[in-house]
Parts: sequence; structure tokens; C-alpha cells
Amino acid sequence: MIWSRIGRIADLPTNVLPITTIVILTGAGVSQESGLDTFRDRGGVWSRVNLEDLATPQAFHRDPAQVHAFYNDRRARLQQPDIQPNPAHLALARLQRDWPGEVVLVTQNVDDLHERAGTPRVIHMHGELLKARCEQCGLILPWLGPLSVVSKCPACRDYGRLRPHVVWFGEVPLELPRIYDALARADLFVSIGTSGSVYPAAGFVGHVRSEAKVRCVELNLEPQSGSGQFDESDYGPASLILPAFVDRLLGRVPPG
Ligand code: BJW
Repeated sequence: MIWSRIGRIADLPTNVLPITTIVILTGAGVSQESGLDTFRDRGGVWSRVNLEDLATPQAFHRDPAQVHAFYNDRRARLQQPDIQPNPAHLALARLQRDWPGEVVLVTQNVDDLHERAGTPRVIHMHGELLKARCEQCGLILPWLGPLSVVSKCPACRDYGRLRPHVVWFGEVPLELPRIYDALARADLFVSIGTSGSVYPAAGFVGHVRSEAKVRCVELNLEPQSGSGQFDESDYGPASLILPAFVDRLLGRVPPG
């Protein structure tokens, strides 16, 4: 490791760690200030609808039209002009661009706001709303309009087998081997805007803490039930606290 290329968390007096690999986990709180609802906050998605009717494979097979309607609405909402990346997304894009080491961005979000902010490499562990997947042949393709029970797969030409490319409860999240590889390399793990209530993502902090060298930071609007697992926490809107945190990491702000 070349010292001039090593980053530090500048304001940790007794724990100035050499950091090369940063793993970031984002959740719905990062996109909340862009106008997208979170899931479990007051007024969140799961307070308005029953997740068991909409976000499980059983629900899809029982009533695909109802599940399509739910995701069609959210897909359309995501593409409305007022939904734009906010300063939190932009800060993470800046971090991935300017950090001399590796920044692995893992998101639980199904929106495309990290990409629109200019982050080229994003791992979408719960899938992507603007894609469809064929249950028959496995094709994954961009999908911007509504899906229906008669949508036709362009590859296998079967009808009614296309579904939103998202991960429902009881399904295995995507790209877990890549994520756990990155966690094994991590020097710093940062969890942003997630309630930490959905596994396996909720277990990442415990997983990396078993590696004593990994420093764990939580950024959220307010303390969560798992906050005690983190070495450092900062609370406030992601659009404010995340740009400041990235400034500190990139050394633009001297130790306070
Ligand atoms: C701000 C802010 C601002 C707000 N600034 N912060 C018992 C029964 C059945 C299943 C289970 C069980 N126990 C465990 C399970 C497993 C289950 C699970 O965890 N369930 C729990 C609910 C208990 N998990 C699964 O089923 C997963 N699969 C699985 O485990 O497979 C088995 C397996 C694993 C590994 C290897 C092999 C096998 C799949 C989970 C799929 C989750 N899918 C969803 C829907 C995606 C599609 C869609 O969008 O509709 O993913 S659910 C929903 O929750 C979505 C999110 O990605 C996920 C996480 O939510 P998130 O992002 O944390 O949002 P919120 O709303 O919870 O929190 C928002 C946070 O933001 C809050 O903290 C706020 O404070 C904060 N905030 N404004 C900063 N401005």
C-alpha cells in the first residue's frame, strides 16, 4: 500500500485508519429527498399496502394483475420529471470517481438514481424497477412502460411470464457472492438511509464486524434499532450529512 494513496477518516483521533476499500450500503432513505417513498417510515409504502399481497412470489402467482399494477405505478412515478438525484446520490458518485482506492456501492434501492447521479458501478441487490425478467427463459431487459399479464417476452415469445426485475420476500437477493467478496476486502463499511430490518443486508454490519479492522459508520435520519453495532453514527437528512461525510473522506475538510 502506498501511503500517499491511502485515505483516512480525518476526524477520528484515536482511530486513524488506513482505508483503501470502502463498501457503501444504501437504502430507501437516500432517495427519500428525491420524492420516492421509503418503506417503513410513517406514510411509507408498507403502511399503505399489504406487502404480502404485493412483494412475494406467492402474491404474483395468485394475482399477477394486482402486482403489475403496483409496480407499474411506481415505475411511472420514478420516471416523472420531478424525480431527480439529490445531493446524497451526487456525493456518492463523487466519492466513487475521486477516491483513490475502491468504492463498492451496494444498494437495496430499485430506483436508478445512483446511475443518474453518475455512479457507473452499482450493485442492485434487490433488483431494478426499470427492468423486466422473463420467468420462462430468464431474459432481463430494460422496461420503461407498464407490464401486464399478456406482455410478451421478446426472446422466448411466451406471454404473461414477464415480471418486475425486483427481489421479493423469500427470494434470494442478487449478486451476493460479489457483495460478500467486497465485504471481505472492506476497510470501511458505511450504511446509509436504511432501517436495517431486511436480511441479508441487515446482517452486513455484523458480518464485517467479525473482521476487527473494518470500521463501520451509520448515516441515517435518526437512530435505528441496530445503531449500536456501528463505531460511528451521524444523524440528519442524507442530502446534508452525506456530502459532508464524503468531503471528510476525500480530505477536503480539515479535522474538526
Ligand atoms: C432517511 C431519510 C433521509 C428516511 N435521510 N435517512 C421471517 C419470515 C419471512 C422471511 C424472513 C423472516 N425473517 C427474515 C426473513 C428474510 C427476509 C427478511 O429480512 N424479512 C424481514 C422483514 C424480517 N428477507 C428476505 O426474504 C430476502 N431474501 C432472503 O433472505 O433470501 C434467503 C437467502 C439469503 C441469502 C442467501 C441465501 C438465501 C429478500 C428481501 C427482499 C426485500 N425486497 C424489498 C422490496 C423490493 C422491491 C420493491 O421495491 O417493491 O426491498 S422490501 C423493501 O425493504 C425493499 C428495500 O430494499 C428493503 C429495505 O428497506 P430500506 O431501504 O431499509 O427502507 P426502510 O423504509 O425500511 O428504511 C428507510 C430508512 O431511511 C429509515 O431508517 C429512515 O430513518 C431513513 N431515512 N428519510 C436519511 N432523508
